[in-house]
Amino acid sequence: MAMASSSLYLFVVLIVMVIKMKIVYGDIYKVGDTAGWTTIGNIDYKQWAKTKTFRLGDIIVFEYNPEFHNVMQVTHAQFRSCNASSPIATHTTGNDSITITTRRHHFFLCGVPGHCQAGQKLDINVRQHHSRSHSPAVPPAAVPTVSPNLANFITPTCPIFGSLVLRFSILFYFFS
Ligand SMILES: [Cu+2]
Repeated sequence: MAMASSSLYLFVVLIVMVIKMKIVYGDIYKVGDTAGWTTIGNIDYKQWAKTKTFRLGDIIVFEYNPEFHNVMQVTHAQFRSCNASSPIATHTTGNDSITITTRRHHFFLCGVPGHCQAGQKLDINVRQHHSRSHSPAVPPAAVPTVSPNLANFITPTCPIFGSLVLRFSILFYFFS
């Protein structure tokens, strides 16, 4: 029974770690999905971004042929007018990963003449106060204090109650 309890406890610790890792590292989004960052096929990057919910820690990957395209991070004004003359940052590897670290709009365009005008531009909006749909009910900072409490429940004196609490907690994490 004690062995079953400790393996359950390990299971919970593992779940907590996975949730925390997801919060820290976020999701990876490949711009344009299989098509990538291109002018071919008239990809609607506005529509592509619209279907995603970007959060802090998410990684935006631009995949393209560096002979034909690049990635420039620009201001909102530059984004609107497709002005590539003084970008905030320029990426040219053909496989650029950009981690979102601030809650605001992040504007990107291709600096090759005509490409932005043809629609090769992207607005990544990380909204304020947006919570993850699969986030734990407790704030991340409170997670470590939850585990010792659970461990206290899983004692040899009350193993059944302990495992019930544990199961309830797991359900709570997944369905809250
Ligand atoms: Cu381009």
